[in-house]
Amino acid sequence: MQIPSAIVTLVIGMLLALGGLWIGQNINLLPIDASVNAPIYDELFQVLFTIGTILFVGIVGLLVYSLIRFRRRSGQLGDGIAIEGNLPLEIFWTAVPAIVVLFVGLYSYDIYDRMGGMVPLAHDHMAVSGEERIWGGISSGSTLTDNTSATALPIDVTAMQFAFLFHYPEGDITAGELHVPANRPVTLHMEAKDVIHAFWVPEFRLKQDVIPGQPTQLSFTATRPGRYPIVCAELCGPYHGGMRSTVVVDEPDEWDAWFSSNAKTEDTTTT
Ligand SMILES: [Cu+2]
Repeated sequence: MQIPSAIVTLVIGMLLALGGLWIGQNINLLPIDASVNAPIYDELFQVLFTIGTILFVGIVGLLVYSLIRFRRRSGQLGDGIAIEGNLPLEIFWTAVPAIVVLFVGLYSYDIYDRMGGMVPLAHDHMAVSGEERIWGGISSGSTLTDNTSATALPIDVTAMQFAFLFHYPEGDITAGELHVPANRPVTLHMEAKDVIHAFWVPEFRLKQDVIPGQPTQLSFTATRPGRYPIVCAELCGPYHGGMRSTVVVDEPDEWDAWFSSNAKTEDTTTT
């Protein structure tokens, strides 16, 4: 007996959706997450990866199947059947991508908003509640809003061909590596000396352009102690590929020790 093709299609479609979901949930292509907003970002990536897997396997699968199933047999010399339009099919293949794209667009907006991306940078008012626009820390009702009451640690970042320089105004420390305490908001005030650079920490899932003559700001809260690469993500000259640094996330007490042993202006009273 013959199984109706609608049932076969349904079963294949369900297998495809389940397989895509499994792959999206179980295969992680991202580096470890080390900031408050990283899990939010990863949520979106997982959804996009799931949709991408379903589309890729579905489309390539159908293509390969059709190449084999409908290939020209020996002795077949005539033209194919002339098919002119199929309204239900056209509605279907227009509606499905439209819904998927609309969903991805709205969901991306929501994720970007939860990461704090919709708050204007306000270059001219850097003192205005730095801790309120912490990327990833501000989503109301979120369980991630720990430590947003702590004051943000300000750090000046200067980018130049081909290095990042970090300056801590509070202790007048200048460093080639960025040291930050875990679980405390940090606000970077960034400016470039020469050309456009970009400050990128893949483990934080954050990237921000660093522009000459136009300060930019990036706020984040690191969560996982460790050493992570800082990568320049804007082609800035012949040694752009070597423009890397390191962010060291310390436990708060270790960071305090690092800070007081390097601070020039304050903390002379501590033993
Ligand atoms: Cu650069």
